[in-house]
Amino acid sequence: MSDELVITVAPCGAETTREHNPAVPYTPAEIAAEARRSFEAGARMIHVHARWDDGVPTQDAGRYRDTVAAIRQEAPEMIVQVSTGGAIGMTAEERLGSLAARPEMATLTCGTVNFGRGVFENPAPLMLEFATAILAAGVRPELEIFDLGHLDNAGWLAAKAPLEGPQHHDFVLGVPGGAAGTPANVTLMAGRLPDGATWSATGIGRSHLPVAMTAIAAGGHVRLGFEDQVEYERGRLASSNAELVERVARIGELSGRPVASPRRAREILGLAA
Ligand code: KMH
Ligand code: ZN
Repeated sequence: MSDELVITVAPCGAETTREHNPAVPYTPAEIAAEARRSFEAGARMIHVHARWDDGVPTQDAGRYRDTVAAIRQEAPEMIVQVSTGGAIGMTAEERLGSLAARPEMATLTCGTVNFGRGVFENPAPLMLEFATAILAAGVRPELEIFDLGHLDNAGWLAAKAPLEGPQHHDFVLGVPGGAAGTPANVTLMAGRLPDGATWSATGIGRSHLPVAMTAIAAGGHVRLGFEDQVEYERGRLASSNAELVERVARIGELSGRPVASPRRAREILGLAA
């Protein structure tokens, strides 16, 4: 376990819109401005979903390149992680478009999961195809775990792909259809990881704080942002992603887990410094 805390900001996702929170960024410039504010508040990695100007989610290679270039301009110290999950209904080929932006990390979802009214489809051949494409691009995967069985799939994938050495995981908890965002699920999943693995946890909606605080106490890291929650507290929308980051950075500090420097964050996540 590292003492330092790595906070990942997920500033917009594919599903959250300005109807949920008017501060959700869409354009490369808006996402990059949120990256800068979030970095200053303590975030060290950004989980990127690209959007068109009207907010429609896209995995278009050119739009990802523009979005990542804008982030690197505004917040060059940040670790850039692109989504290969995209939005429900996108084809595998479409979803892999984000790798063209040459990120340091990319998500690799470890199984199919009900996702609200839809299904987020990640059957075994797709997982293997994505793992192969991510590794071939020289990108470090983050294994996305939405349900308990996804940890078993991650083990299968590690042997098949092959993923070398300890992997980094993110438990995405509280998606309607996936594992609930409870402290018990955070510690259960953390306890099932192989030796040396690193992890963060994401609590959707009102599970945000219990999940984040459990992750901090249990030696994990935290993902947060408008992709995952739009309220700062019950009935009050967050004014920016940075406002959410700042609170968790403060909780980390009070818990003996100050935010990692950019260099330490890369070491912790198994990236070349
Ligand atoms: N938008 C979700 C269907 C990822 O970024 O890798 C999938 C997702 C996971 O957000
Ligand atoms: Zn995502």
